[in-house]
Amino acid sequence: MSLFPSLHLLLLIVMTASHTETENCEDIQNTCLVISCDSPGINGLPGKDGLDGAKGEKGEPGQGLIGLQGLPGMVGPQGSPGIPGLPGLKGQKGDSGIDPGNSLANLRSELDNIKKWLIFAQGKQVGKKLYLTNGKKMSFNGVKALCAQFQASVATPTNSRENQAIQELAGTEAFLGITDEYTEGQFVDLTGKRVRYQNWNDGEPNNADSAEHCVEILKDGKWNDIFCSSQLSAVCEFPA
Ligand code: FUC
Ligand code: CA
Repeated sequence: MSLFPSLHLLLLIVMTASHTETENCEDIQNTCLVISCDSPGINGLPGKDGLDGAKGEKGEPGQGLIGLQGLPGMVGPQGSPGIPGLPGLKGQKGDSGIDPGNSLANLRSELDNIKKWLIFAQGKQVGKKLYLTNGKKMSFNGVKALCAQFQASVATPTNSRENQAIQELAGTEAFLGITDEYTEGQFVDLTGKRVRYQNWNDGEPNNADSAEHCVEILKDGKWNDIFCSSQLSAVCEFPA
């Protein structure tokens, strides 16, 4: 057998000695105010938690991903009515009561009415001709100029009905739109066309003084050649 105890034996001895010392000291601490042990005491138990410290500074924003936006919330309750607004601007003037879609027909109708009033008042219409007079006496050139102002011509009867209308309208001697001023004895209208209808008085045309190149309608409707410078009633002829 060796002089040195085995390793196992040594360990057993040390552990036994240490355990015995610890037991002794614990007993002493629990029962004595004075520690009489020669070896230092072991640490006591941890104390209770201290008071909370002062609040720390706000930390930096986190760096994590931002979450998705949530769904819209529920519709809130209806608010109370607002204050009434100011009056609006004045609107544009409305159109007339006439249907604009028929404006042309309406104009036509109005024009026809005006023609009827004119004829009713002082005109004479025969077919497509309308005869009008201002009742004034003037030379043949004066009558031509007057009628031309209204895009009309001097009254020129082409049949007995037209002749009668002119006679009745004039009520006195009036120039007709017929002359033989270019060729003596050859009577033409103001377009130069030879007249077919004629209603001469007995013995006319006689070209008195070799200077009668215009034509007048007499009160009875008969015709007489007369001086163009004579002052006679003016009767114009309009397309009706
Ligand atoms: C007849 C007519 C003439 C004129 C004279 C006064 O001789 O034929 O045109 O009117 O009367
Ligand atoms: Ca004559």
